[in-house]
Formats: sequence, structure tokens, C-alpha cells
Amino acid sequence: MPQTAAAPLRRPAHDLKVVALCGGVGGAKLALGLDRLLAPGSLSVVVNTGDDFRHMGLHVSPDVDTVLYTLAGLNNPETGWGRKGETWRFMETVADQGGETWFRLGDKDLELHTERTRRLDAGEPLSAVVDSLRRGFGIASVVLPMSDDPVSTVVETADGPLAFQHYFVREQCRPAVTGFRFEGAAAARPLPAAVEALRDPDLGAVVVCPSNPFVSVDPILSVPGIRAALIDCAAPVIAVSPIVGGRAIKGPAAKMMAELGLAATPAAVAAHYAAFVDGFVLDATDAEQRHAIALPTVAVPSVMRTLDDRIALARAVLSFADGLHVQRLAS
Ligand code: FO1
Repeated sequence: MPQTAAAPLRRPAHDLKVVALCGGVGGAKLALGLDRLLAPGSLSVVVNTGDDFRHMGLHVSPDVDTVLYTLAGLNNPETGWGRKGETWRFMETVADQGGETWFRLGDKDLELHTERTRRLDAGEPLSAVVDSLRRGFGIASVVLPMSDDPVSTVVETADGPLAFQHYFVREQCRPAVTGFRFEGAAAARPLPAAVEALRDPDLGAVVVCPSNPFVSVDPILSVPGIRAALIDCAAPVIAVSPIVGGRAIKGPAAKMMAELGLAATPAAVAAHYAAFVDGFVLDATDAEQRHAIALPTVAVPSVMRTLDDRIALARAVLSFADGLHVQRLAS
């Protein structure tokens, strides 16, 4: 029976361990809600690194950094990416010299890129660098890049293949997409901590955040072993729709769906995840669409404008997962 409102949690949120799969801005908002709701250290966020690239000699890891800045309360609320209170002296100087300015690296943000690049070049794995950055930011939740091996999202477009940041930032998502490739994925190893977190017998729920299914979540699923770990996961796996009212809350997901010949609906997103998802959360304004979804659903307010919205959605998702868990134990 589809639900239209979230039931109260049967187990206190403080008792739950949760894994979240997450891309950048939209996903990080729900990760923050989960981080604030759960006991410190009970959330592991597995983050897309398919957006990572070398730019101006620096290793930039946009989704990981968005998650770190968001959980640390340091994110730029206007852009969603980068740091609040940012200054742009470096980029101004690059522009003065006629350099490349299509991808903007803020003065404060540069510290993360230079430090990460130095440590990667010295042979440290990305996950070790990310872990010490998150400790430095005082973040209790565990932040796990999907893999220490390089995986690069390539967007196939009517104008030819484009590296992800060229499509997303330089071309402003204008070219029509025809498909996606995740270069390096076949040889990539999942981060062992991510697979261990998914196999933890005490895990309460897995949350697929409202991130872009094609360029934020699919790169994570492309890493061998992660999809299988989700399918085998003992805890309920819940996905949250990034599509509300036929539009993406942020980013090009709805445009991509139209270009791929898919309806830009929560039902199409649910179908995309059907192989491993136990329940699907859609926005209250799309509640009538729950009958088109062949999974247990709950329809709740999901547009997160404030911190309270983020925590409320996190609570609703975990309450829904808890109900599915109880049903599973009873059957
Ligand atoms: N997104 C933009 O739209 N324009 C930028 O100039 C830009 C710079 C940038 C610098 C560092 C960083 O960590 C992220 C940055 N992003 C920028 C966001 C980035 O492209 C993300 O991959 C997307 O937001 C998708 O998650």
C-alpha cells in the first residue's frame, strides 16, 4: 500500500547505521540531513568520483569536495559547489594572462586541490587523502570515494564524446546526450570500506540520494562489486527521486531523460534503479504517480531549502526504510 506521509521511526535514528550514495549538490543536501540526524560516525557517504579531472595541473574532485564542504558547513549556498565566502583573485590573475577560466577555482578552494594533488602525486590513495581532509574539517560521517582507481565519466553527445566537466561546465550541458561511458570502471576496484559498509549486518538502510541517476549514481554503480553489494544488501535500499514536477531539482537530469527518450518522471527514475532498490521516495506534489511505480513508495516533501528540510527528509526516508525492514523481518 503506498504511503503519503512518513510514519515515525520505530527505532531511534541514533541506533541506525546508514550508507548514502551521493553525487554533488542535491545529494549532499540529504547527506547533510542524515549526518545531523544520526549519531556521529553512523553515516558513510559513498561519493561519485567520475567527475574528477586534472585541471591546471591539479586533481579536482568536485563531488567529494561538495560533500566535504556541505558536511562541514563551509559550502557556498549560492552555487552549491565550492566554498562560502570565496574570493577569486587567482582566477582574475589567470584571466589577466588570457588563461583558461571556464572552470573556476576559488582562492580558498585551491588549498584542497593543491594538497590533494601533492599527496596523490606522492603515492597516497584518494580515500586516505579524503579521510584526513574530512577529519581536518571536523566531519564525523565517513566520506568514501567510490574507488581509489580513476574512473572518468564521458558524456556521449550529438556533437561527439565530451569529458564530463567539458559537457557540464564548459558547454553548460547544451549538447544533446545520447549515452554515457565510465572510462576505467571495468578495471576499477570498489573502495573496500564502501563494500564493507554495505555488507555490515548492523546496517539499517542504504539511501540513494536525489542525485543525477546517469552521471552521479551510475558511475558509482559502474564500479565492479558495488551493484552486487547493493543487490545482496540485507538492509533496505531506498532511492529518493531527483525529479519533482517533471523537472530536476538541480542540474540536467530532466533534460538528459528527455534526450534519452525517457519520461522525466519519478517512475522512470524508479525503473532505472529497480534491480536493487526496495523502496522509492517521491515528492508529495508527485504523489499521484506512485501508482506507476512497481515498488513500495512514500510521497513526502523532498525539496530541501533549509537545514530543517534536509533533516525532515532524512527522517522520512529512514522511517520508510525502517517500515520496510520490519515488513521484511515479518515475512
Ligand atoms: N561548476 C560550475 O558550473 N562552474 C564552475 O566553474 C565550477 C568550478 C568548480 C570548482 C571546484 C569544484 O569542486 C566544483 C566546481 N564546479 C563548477 C562544480 C562541478 O562541476 C560539479 O561536477 C558539478 O556541480 C556536478 O556535480
